[in-house]
Amino acid sequence: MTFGHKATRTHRLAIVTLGAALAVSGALVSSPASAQFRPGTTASADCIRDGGVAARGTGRRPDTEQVPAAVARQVQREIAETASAYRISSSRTGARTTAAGPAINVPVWIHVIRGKHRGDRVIGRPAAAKMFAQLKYGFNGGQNPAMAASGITFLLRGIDFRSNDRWFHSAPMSAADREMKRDLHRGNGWALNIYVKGISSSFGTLLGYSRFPWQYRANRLLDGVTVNVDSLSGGRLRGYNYGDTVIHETGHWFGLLHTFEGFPDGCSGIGDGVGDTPAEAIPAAGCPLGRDTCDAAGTDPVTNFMDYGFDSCMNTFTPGQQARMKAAFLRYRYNVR
Ligand SMILES: [Ca+2]
Ligand SMILES: [Ca+2]
Ligand SMILES: [Zn+2]
Repeated sequence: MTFGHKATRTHRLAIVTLGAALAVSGALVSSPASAQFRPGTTASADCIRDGGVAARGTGRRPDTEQVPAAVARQVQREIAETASAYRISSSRTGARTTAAGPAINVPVWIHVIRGKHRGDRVIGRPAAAKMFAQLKYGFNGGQNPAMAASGITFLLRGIDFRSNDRWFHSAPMSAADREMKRDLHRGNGWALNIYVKGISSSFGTLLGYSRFPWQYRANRLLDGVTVNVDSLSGGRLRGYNYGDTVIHETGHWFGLLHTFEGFPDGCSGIGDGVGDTPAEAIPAAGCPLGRDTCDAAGTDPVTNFMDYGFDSCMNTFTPGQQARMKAAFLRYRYNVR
């Protein structure tokens, strides 16, 4: 596989603005991804939020996201190194908690795929732009006054439209899915590509899926986030149609795991690798506020964007998640071609 046609494009770098309090050398910023880590073992580790199954109330959502424990530990070590190198930490300033660390501005390309069937929802530029606005708003803490603004912002570089029924109905990692991304993917490791389409799979209807940052080097053209067009505002996936799926999937794109994941399970071990998300045994369904599935301190983080609650329920990234996203971005994406 060749990526030559990408290398000939020139794109503006993601703007990584380092906070004044951070003592960071330019050299470090220009080469944060020196790891020898080979992510090939996680090539199929997409996240899948399944709206169809959950919407039927079975409480069971298939999810193919499988990060092997050894990979998770390696990634943890690398991210921790990066975080300490950049002195990313959480601090409280004034009324709002601020996740310290560099401000990150991510260029975004949105690719809208159109199918040919009567039931294939068609959206135009305004709906795509609204999805983008909701992504920015969520990361900025707009859904929850108690959430710190993440310092992660997004810059819309383009919205394009393609009519291709095979792509529209393609399953994650299928031949059509790969073909679509090979054709449409723009930018380098720090560019967020969002594909908006229907999603068919053996699990039924999926809300979305995403690639992790540590997968980028091995499979550059597969990078990005895919969002079911019916999860956008006004779509048909009831409970999941306020537009939060793009926020959840972009959390994965920044390296976050689900709050209920972990090794050996959600309650013990390293969990999702984030210190301030209480351990959780199983995904949330709906909005079970106050639920407590692990003996560990804290009730389940059911309002977290990385749980599986309804869009009306999820509204928060913790400072720990924000710091982790920044560290993972710097380690695996920033300046990575
Ligand atoms: Ca608990
Ligand atoms: Ca929400
Ligand atoms: Zn997920």
